[in-house]
Amino acid sequence: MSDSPLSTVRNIGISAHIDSGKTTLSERILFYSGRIHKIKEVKGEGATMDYMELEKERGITITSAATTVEWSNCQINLIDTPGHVDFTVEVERSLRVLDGAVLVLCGVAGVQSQSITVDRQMKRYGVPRLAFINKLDRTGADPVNAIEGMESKLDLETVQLQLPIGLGNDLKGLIDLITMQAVYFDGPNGEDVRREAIPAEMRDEADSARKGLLDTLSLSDDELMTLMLEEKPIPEQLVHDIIRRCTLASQLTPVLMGSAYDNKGVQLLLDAVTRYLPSPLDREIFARDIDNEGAETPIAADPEAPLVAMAFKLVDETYGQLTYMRIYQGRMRRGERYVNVRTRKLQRFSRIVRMHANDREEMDSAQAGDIVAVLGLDCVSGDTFCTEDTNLALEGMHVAEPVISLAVSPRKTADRDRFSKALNRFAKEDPTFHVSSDPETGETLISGMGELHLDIYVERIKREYKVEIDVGRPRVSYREAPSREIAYNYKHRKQTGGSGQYAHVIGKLIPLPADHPEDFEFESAVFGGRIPTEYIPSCEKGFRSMLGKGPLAGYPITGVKMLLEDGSSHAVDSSDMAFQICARDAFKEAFLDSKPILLEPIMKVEVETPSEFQGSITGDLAARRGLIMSSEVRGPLAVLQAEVPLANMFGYATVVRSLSQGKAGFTMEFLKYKRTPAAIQEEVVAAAKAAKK
Ligand SMILES: Nc1nc2c(ncn2[C@@H]2O[C@H](COP(=O)(O)OP(=O)(O)OP(=O)(O)O)[C@@H](O)[C@H]2O)c(=O)[nH]1
Ligand SMILES: [Mg+2]
Repeated sequence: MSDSPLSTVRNIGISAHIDSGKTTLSERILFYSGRIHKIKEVKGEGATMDYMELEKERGITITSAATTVEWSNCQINLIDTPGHVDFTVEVERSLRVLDGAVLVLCGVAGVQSQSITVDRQMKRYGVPRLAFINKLDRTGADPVNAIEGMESKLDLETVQLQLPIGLGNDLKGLIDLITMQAVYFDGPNGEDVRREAIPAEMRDEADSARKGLLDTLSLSDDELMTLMLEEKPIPEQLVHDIIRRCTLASQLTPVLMGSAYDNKGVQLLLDAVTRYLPSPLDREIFARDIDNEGAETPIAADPEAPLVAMAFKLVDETYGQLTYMRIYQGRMRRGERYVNVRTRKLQRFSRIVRMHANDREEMDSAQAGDIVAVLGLDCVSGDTFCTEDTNLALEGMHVAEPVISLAVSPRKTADRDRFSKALNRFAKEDPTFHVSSDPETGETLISGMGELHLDIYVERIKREYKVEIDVGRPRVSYREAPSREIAYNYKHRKQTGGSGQYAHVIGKLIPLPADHPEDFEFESAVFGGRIPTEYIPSCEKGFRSMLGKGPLAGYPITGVKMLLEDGSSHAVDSSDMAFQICARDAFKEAFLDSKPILLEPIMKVEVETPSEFQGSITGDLAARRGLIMSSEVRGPLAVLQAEVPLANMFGYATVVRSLSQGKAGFTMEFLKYKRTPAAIQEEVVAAAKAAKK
């Protein structure tokens, strides 16, 4: 199977808001393509793709899972990703290496907050997508509302390919607006696709929807426009070709629909995946040429060219590391050695496997376009592997910074080893999970994207490593920033016996604007060698070394620009070390003088609730220093958007449940850092001082 022509390969991801049915949909895809012979539900036995015990228990996806199926002579490599933003790195790295995606929407809720996040990620990597409006069997399902949401909130140009026949309990099938047929899904699991004439009562609606479809497409195609003007028959293939072209160019998003749970519409979605989503040949991929100052170099999905592959995900297993790779160019052979471009170290690829959820199939070789896993490598996610004489690196992926941390410690001293083994492993696998130790208290801190994220790791340490652990209260990752510009003029002079140390720096500490992309900036305007050129980097190094831990309460520093304007040096006593120390002390003094402020993470919170609980939920959010940004009604649901400090959101899951008799759901994701009110800053600073004692 690995040698199917590249034009028939589809590497696609399924991404969406929590609970919209991605895993349920993947399970149907496995079933209809013959990969599995029995459908397992997410809740109950646990779906094939949710193979981790914790995923089955909680009915959520935590790690992305890959598999391969065949459909209409195409090989579809499929990755099912989690919806919870806590596991967003899984979506990020999947989209980094995939060629196309299916954006799933809930037919009742439409575009939800994480649909927006996922859409942003798809746009970041330029991934063409199809949309699937799921759950049309639910009461209140409204595909038109979902499509309007895509246009208004995601700013997508959509083209609707189907109409539902009935909705909610009455959902019977779909009308295919391209072939103008009614499609029904018979048999115990909807496996028998039956195509028939459109029911008479829907004829008009279907005609006008088809006209809408063709009108949209004709705007991008003259041939179609002419055929329509001349009222000539329109070949089906022409319609497919235009949709494919516009999808690949991300000009249009084709919209399909159905109900995964109710086994309706999935086969048509698969047809659309093979028809409209790109093959590896359709994507333009660039690498950076390390030997040529990192110049952008196109690479080709050509199996005969030298190998270029990217490690995008790793799992640390008992017998070594499992490294997921996307091959962009060339061919990878078992037993060969390839070089890790970052370390320039050669590594033997002794085993290559294709993953099917948690099962694997051995391979002798794999080629451009493939997604496989290699056993026993040593690398980090984002590394590029090449043939020995090639030196190309692929761009890494976007990794979000942790906002919440938790002190953890093993209850028994005897468990220390296994405890640190577990932490090392998770930190290696997950770039959004950090482990550090609090220098004041000596406690081990784990940091991540949210309470659920850390909760899952705590649970995994207990289960997979059999370590009983004590867990502290969650803490907010604050930041420290200057609030005013301050000039510095600092001399470092020391006479110790023989040679002394001398360095002198003059300049300004300048606050960066809140929306500045970098935490720190350095600029040297030193002129005429007042500080010898070789010591300028020493100054920058000294400044930078202060960023990890601010003097206010020990939190990382952000929003600083250090301008170096002048200084002086001594022929004998000046050194790299002297300038580093000098810069460090100058920074500390200047920063403390700059009226530093504490910034706190503000979360974007979206609550979906039956309307009757809207009042109490709004009141509660306001009491948490929340700003209600919008509230709208979507069918039976009220949707509230708010911006709330993370510090006041711990344990919110329990609160929202009790406020709504368990009927409301919420999502939360990091939005921005914002200045904390003075009273809270005082509290945090006092607490940090107390901890120091
Ligand atoms: N009524 C109805 N329920 C569905 C449908 N698809 C999925 N569900 C249910 O919705 C819930 C969530 O489904 P999942 O497939 O786990 O959703 P997911 O998007 O994979 O969830 P995460 O991976 O945790 O983000 C489960 O209870 C499913 O049975 C559908 O088409 N109709
Ligand atoms: Mg899932």
